[in-house]
Amino acid sequence: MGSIESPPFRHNNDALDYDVLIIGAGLSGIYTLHQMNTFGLRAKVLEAGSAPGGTWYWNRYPGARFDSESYSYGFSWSQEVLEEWDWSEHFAAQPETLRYCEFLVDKFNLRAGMQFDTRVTRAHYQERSKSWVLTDHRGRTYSSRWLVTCMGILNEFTLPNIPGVHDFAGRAMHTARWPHDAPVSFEGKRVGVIGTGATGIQTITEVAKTAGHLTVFQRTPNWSAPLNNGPISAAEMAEIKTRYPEIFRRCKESYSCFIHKSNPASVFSVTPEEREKFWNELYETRGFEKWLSNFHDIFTDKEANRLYSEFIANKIRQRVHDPETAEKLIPKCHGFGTKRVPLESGYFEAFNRPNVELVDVKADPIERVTASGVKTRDNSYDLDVLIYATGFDAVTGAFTAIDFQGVGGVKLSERWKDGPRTFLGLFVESFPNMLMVMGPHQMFGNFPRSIEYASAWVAEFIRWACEKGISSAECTGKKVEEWTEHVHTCAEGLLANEVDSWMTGVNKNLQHKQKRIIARYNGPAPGYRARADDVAKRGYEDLIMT
Ligand code: N01
Repeated sequence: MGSIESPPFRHNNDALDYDVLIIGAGLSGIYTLHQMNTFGLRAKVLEAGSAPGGTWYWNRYPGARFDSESYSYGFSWSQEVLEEWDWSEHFAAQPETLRYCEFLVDKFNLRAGMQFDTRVTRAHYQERSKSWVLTDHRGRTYSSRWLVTCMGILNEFTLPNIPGVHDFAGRAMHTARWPHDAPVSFEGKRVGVIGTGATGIQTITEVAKTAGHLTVFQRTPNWSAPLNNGPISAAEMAEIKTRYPEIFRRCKESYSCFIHKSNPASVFSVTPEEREKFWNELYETRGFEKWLSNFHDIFTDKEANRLYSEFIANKIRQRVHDPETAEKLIPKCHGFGTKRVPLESGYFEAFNRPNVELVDVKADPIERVTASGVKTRDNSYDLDVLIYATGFDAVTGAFTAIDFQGVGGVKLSERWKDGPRTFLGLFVESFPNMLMVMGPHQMFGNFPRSIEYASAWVAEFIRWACEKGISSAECTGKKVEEWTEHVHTCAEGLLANEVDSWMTGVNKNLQHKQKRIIARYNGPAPGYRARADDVAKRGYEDLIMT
């Protein structure tokens, strides 16, 4: 009798459309789909955009680029990709990164597994069949055993809660939904930008170069420091390729997955002269070195942080000609690096241009947007183009935008009304078979490094569960309790958690996001991975499985 070949997995999902549904075709969705395909599982990505790329598909505003070194940003899981792909700059601009996403999709034949122009509106768990049913904006439904959310943490953009935002008669756009058809020209135009976060800072620097007149509406000034970008020559790229193992090892060992090594020394362990010299050297380095490789206590000690903030403030004073404008650009209510640091390439010099005007809307608040521009309490600004660089309903926004319902019809928005509660940022209690890549309380840092880890963990779990014929897996309330407590403990003592920002869950435009929460994992990335690895190593016994 000949042997009967057994199927690779005990699926038991035949009555369902798919084994795995994935929401989102950004980097998380791309890698997750690739792994599912490799394992021979039937997987589908549902994506609201018309093409892959996620963040890099939507955020096409002028000046959009990396804040992590390009070669530390790309995926490390394919040697072929590492060999074939060349980065042209130390911090690649958005078009190049979007090309990188398209390259991955084509190289691994992922397009057929992606359905674009499909916005998921509902995701309901079916207790009887232990499956998920997703509904899209056109009412079409899709069923699967497993659901993987790959929605990113900065996806749902927010407009400012200013009266009249829809009244403007000129051209208005949010940076996160930048027009795709043709480049937007600012030549000779009167342009307004509201918002001076990382996005605003990149946009303003670029728009200032061509606009007839640019008015920057700043509510809170932001600490910003030089990106120090530069091109990568062919020879340099070849050399970088030989160092990939070391680059990824460094990222793996570092606190937040960046290439920059943390510094165990204290601000107070050196003389003021040594400190000044070190900080001047740091100011010339690339990327986040000047933040993440700084004295460790700038993150935790108010006086240490004040000293470095003052050093950066003096740099701003040296770079901005008008002392009054310089003072307006220097943050007074939070310290350097207590928000993710926007990196700039000539931002402060933009304010030396005769066509650029800074309006402090804390001193002269915006009253409304009108058909002709922006009306503040004391002035009116006539505009042709109005750009909203006003940020996102971060971290949880993509989840609350979809009607997620778990066991007994429990709503995810209800479960998280006082802040997210998860197990490892991967599972939510009462939401069986749903796994999150870049969910709340997961490590963020250098995003693709975190994505790569979480996506591989999730994929390996699903592979294992399918092999074992498991039809449902859920985390317990006890594990959620323990993880949430651990996440909150890791956040203690960090100055960043004493400041309003998207990282502490605050969005002043949203009624339900006025209070600070712990939105992300603040502990060291190696610690996160050790905990998640341990769960896998112990056969996922922390989960309830049937
Ligand atoms: O958003 P933000 P972002 N009236 O929330 C202002 C990543 N990123 O898109 O601070 C007036 O930081 C708001 O003012 P205030 C990066 O992780 C990376 O800029 O609330 N102003 C603030 O100035 C970053 O941290 C890169 O007082 C209003 C701005 O809008 C994250 O994305 C590039 C207002 C929002 O800033 C988010 O950055 C870009 C109102 N009603 C972004 N409402 C890289 O380099 C809001 N604002 C890779």
